[in-house]
Amino acid sequence: MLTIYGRDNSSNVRKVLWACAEMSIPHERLDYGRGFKSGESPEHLALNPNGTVPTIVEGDFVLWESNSIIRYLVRENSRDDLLPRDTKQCAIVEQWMDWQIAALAPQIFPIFTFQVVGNQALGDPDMQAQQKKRVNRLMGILNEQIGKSSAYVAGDGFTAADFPAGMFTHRYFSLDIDRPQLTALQEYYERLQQRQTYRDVIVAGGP
Ligand SMILES: N[C@@H](CCC(=O)N[C@@H](CS)C(=O)NCC(=O)O)C(=O)O
Repeated sequence: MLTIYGRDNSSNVRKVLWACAEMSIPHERLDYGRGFKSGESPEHLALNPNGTVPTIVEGDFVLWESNSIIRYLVRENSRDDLLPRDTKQCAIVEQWMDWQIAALAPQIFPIFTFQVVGNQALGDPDMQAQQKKRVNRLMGILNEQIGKSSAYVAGDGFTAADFPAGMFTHRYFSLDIDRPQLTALQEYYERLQQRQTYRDVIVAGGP
């Protein structure tokens, strides 16, 4: 049995839960992280020295980093549609997963943490305005990519790249941000909402 450590209102946990829902992977989930059992507790740090969520445990196998977890689950379930066997196609999928973690997440984090978590230390209006500008630029890049690829992040078909991009598209449209017209991204968001799993795990889970 797969055990997922992490609160289900966390963006990084929800990406993994959505992947599990899409692939019908049975699992149990334990509430760790902000507002629940601390990620810094000794039993959790023994699994994940970062103290962050999510972490998965399967027998004696332990894995952290949400996008690595998604790739592991996709490969374990032989879902070549989600991570193509073709190395170039697969590299594009992974590129967009890495982009979400490395480029997008750090920029949207201060906006989310101020507006939703309520951390007033991040409330400097100039800094918030700067972050919104950066996030709009990044989502503009995603908008252009989806416009080119026609339906999903890495092409016509839904792939593993859509788990992180889909979660953060929802967050982007949920936050108080003065957004430019991003037609392809808006249509992508509506397309994803046609999936029951997205509505249940991502949309219902909060911003
Ligand atoms: N790059 C890591 C980031 C993990 C992370 O920062 N998770 C946040 C939740 S989204 C966290 O653990 N926050 C502290 C907490 O909830 O206690 C991943 O993708 O798994």
